[in-house]
Amino acid sequence: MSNNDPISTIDFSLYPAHLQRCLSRLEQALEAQRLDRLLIHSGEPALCFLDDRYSPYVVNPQYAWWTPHHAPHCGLLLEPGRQPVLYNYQPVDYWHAAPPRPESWWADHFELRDVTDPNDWLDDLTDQSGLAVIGDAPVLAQKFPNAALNPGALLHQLHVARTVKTPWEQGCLAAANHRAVRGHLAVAEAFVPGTSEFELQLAYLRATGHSDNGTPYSNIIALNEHAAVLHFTELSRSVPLELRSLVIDAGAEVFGYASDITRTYTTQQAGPFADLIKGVDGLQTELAGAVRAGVDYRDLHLQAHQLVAALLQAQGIVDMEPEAQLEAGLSSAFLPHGLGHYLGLQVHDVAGLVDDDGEPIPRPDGHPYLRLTRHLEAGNVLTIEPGVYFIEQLLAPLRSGPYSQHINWSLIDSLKPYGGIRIEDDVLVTDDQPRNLSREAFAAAA
Ligand SMILES: [Mn+2]
Repeated sequence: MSNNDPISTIDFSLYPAHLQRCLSRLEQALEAQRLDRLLIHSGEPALCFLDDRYSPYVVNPQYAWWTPHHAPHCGLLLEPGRQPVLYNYQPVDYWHAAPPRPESWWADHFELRDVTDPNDWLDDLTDQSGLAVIGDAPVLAQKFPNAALNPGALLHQLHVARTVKTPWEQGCLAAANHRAVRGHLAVAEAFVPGTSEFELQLAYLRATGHSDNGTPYSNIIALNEHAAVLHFTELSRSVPLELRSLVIDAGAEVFGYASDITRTYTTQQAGPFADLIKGVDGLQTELAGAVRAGVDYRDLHLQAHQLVAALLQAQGIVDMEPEAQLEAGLSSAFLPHGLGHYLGLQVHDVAGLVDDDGEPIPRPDGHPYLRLTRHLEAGNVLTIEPGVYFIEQLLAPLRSGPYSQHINWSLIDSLKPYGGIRIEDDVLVTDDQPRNLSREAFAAAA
């Protein structure tokens, strides 16, 4: 397989079955909510305050589930038993380039109606009985006073439907991994000779073909101590005098689907930090391999803490058994975020913290940042992203706390200049062995 073009890995013949599944899930959801039809608005960019510039446009993810055509001011009218209608905004506008023309592999499944005004086409929908509307364009509330605007129960059912990815979506997510890996490899290569975070970001964008606004989230490219800031997105222009470590957490997008991959590198051939990277990589691989249908993701998260605590003990950082570290909350000082989250059209994809009926599924006590508490199902795609960090704000209370004498502070102080470690892959749940989409992409590129 060529890694040069991630789109070449896509099987376009899978799209019609995806659309059919969306329609059948919608039909169930509408019936349950005693609704007849759904209009989904694609969204519109927001005008900056007192300015004539717009914020970057982000498509309504509910809209993006149906079609790869992600232009603003468009709409989908969906009604069971009828061909979906796509109101395709094609302005008469010599200031801006026209949105791309629909391609037949998806457009043949819609009735396309070109519209030239961003709002007038909404007047087509005169009958608002049994109509639900999903979108955040302010015009929707004005135009549809008698429709159900963003009804929570319907949204929830569609969110739950989105947690199980169709083969089409799985292909897009795999392709998004191939695309991101091109960037990760370029950054890994540029890191060792000494490159600023900003220049690493440029190398990433060039290799993935993304613009700065095109990546699914703001890349985290953190050298040395910056890696201890979990969401470091400042991109320093200077190269540190002494280069020690790099955490790169960067994704890519294909037809709206995101990848979310993190790797950690060090300039040290050997030593405690290099050993810790190996240790985190090993436990991350173990956790990603344990992803199975039926597993409670909360158990995987707690297992990650067990494994991190065992690593801290093995490396001589904390002289306590893993179980005792967890009880004392010590592992959370080194791993202060959740093990991972659902991934799809949104990087932190929907419905991770509720059951099928919409009831919240609580996080384990003492783990307030976990973003996924469901039992896993075949078709789920999620991240596995354990880490070990040296964050002074979290270490300070331990220095004076009751377990201080069990912690090797001189070793920690020698590791702090490296910031931390995170390793993250995107994993597809199947009925059998999981598929690690990120490691597959790295292997294909090797
Ligand atoms: Mn992530």
